[in-house]
Amino acid sequence: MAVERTLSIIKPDATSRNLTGAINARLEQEGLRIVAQKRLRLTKAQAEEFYGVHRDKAFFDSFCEHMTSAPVVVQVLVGENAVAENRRIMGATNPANAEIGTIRRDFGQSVEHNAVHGSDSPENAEIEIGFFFGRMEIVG
Ligand code: IDP
Ligand code: MG
Repeated sequence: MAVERTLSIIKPDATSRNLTGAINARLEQEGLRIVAQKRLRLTKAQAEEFYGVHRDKAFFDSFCEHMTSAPVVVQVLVGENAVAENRRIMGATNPANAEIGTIRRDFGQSVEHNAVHGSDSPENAEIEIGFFFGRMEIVG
């Protein structure tokens, strides 16, 4: 195993329900370190670029609308095996299928309103971190 970085987003459904602290507590309790974090409101263009891999999916327009509907908190997490660890802590995409005790099971409301995003590979993590953060904003 190696120390990795991953990009996490606390989505509008969670920030608007005042769950930022509760989600951060889960991440920290599970051993991930939050080494960069900021709250921002995504523009439509930013959401469509960030989620561009899903452009052809039926849910794309509705999902991007959700992602721009309220602020998000974007963060860089560091830890052993952080990409897979964060995916485990998050739980399955659909909260109804997520394990008990995961963030999505406990805080997600639907597949679209599923509380958090996490990078799916170390390569994509580096691309996604670069989308939101400059080097001087990440303090390990
Ligand atoms: P992931 O977030 O678990 O990696 P992806 O398949 O990459 O899941 O999808 C990105 C996001 O798009 C999901 O987190 C979810 O919020 C949203 N999404 C995925 N499938 C659907 C769907 O069928 N309806 C609405 N939103 C969806
Ligand atoms: Mg994904």
